[in-house]
Amino acid sequence: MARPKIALIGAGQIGGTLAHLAALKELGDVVLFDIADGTPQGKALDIAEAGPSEGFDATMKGTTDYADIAGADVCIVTAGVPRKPGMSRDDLLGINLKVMKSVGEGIRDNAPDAFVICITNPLDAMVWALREFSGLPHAKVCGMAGVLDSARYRHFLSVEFGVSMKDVTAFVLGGHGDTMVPLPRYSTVGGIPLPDLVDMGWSTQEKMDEIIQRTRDGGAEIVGLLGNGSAFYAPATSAIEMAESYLKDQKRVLPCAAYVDGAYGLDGFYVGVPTVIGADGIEKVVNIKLNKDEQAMFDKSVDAVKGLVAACKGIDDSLA
Ligand code: A3D
Repeated sequence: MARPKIALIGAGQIGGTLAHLAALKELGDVVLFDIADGTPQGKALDIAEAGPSEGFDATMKGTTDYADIAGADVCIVTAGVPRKPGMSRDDLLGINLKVMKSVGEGIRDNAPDAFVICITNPLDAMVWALREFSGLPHAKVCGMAGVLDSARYRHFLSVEFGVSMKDVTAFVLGGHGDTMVPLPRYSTVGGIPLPDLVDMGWSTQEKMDEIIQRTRDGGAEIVGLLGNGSAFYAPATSAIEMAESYLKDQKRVLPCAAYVDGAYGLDGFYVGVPTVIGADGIEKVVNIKLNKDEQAMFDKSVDAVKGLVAACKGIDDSLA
């Protein structure tokens, strides 16, 4: 049986890391696509030359020609520009919307059966636009943000509690922005919800609130430290987790930006929710019960994304 084909649209910091991880995990053959001639070819060759030491069997191809992504099983999209210090994700909207148009059309014409994971920011609006431009089924187009936001939350919690990250679960819902909604009630250490751990005296409410804020600011913290780009190791790892669940039909329960039609009081809208990812793509949106406060935060986050989608429609007539 032929190996799966993984197309990475954008061969920058995240794209290169995705290619390396896909090779190390032997998820399939990799095609790196970028408009900057030389970059995808150089990264593909460099990673292929790591093969003998690592012992992976996967071909690496770099290209500037969409024809090379033909028949891809998975496309992960990072094409566009990242944030610079002082910029919000939303500042990227105009420039990255144009990029989504060319990428969406490239996928539509060459890899219409792929499972597509968008990473380009501002995430929730870009995944919506990418779906519109590509015309692929909604269940086959989603965005990576919740896995990363949850991973950041889990990391901070594991340090606070002094326990293994493996035993910390966490849920972050809503848009990938300042209004994201971390859910302490659905976040646990060894199965014990965070509010119970505070009651047990393991930590304080102040510390829990600080961690939530740090999670919300997680991307900006790294942008500030790097000074010339945004996070790429953890974003790439998070998207690979989603791609692997699709390729191996693992049916992982992962939060991601998915098309929500009916659940959470939404009718046809992309936003971060828990999902089941398997061979059919986004197989299920898990409609968890939110309390009044959580629902209010979620609604605020949805409104923020709605504003960005409206801005996209204002920029590109074909989206209106
Ligand atoms: P970067 O290293 O600049 O790579 C982007 C690549 O896209 C560059 O190599 C460009 O040449 C290429 N590119 C630009 N326009 C096109 C085009 N039309 N077609 C194909 N390729 C093109 O950025 P990065 O890899 O650090 O980040 C990529 C994106 O991910 C940015 O928009 C970031 O804001 C975003 N990002 C999202 C998250 C989330 O959690 C959602 C996290 C981190 C970064």
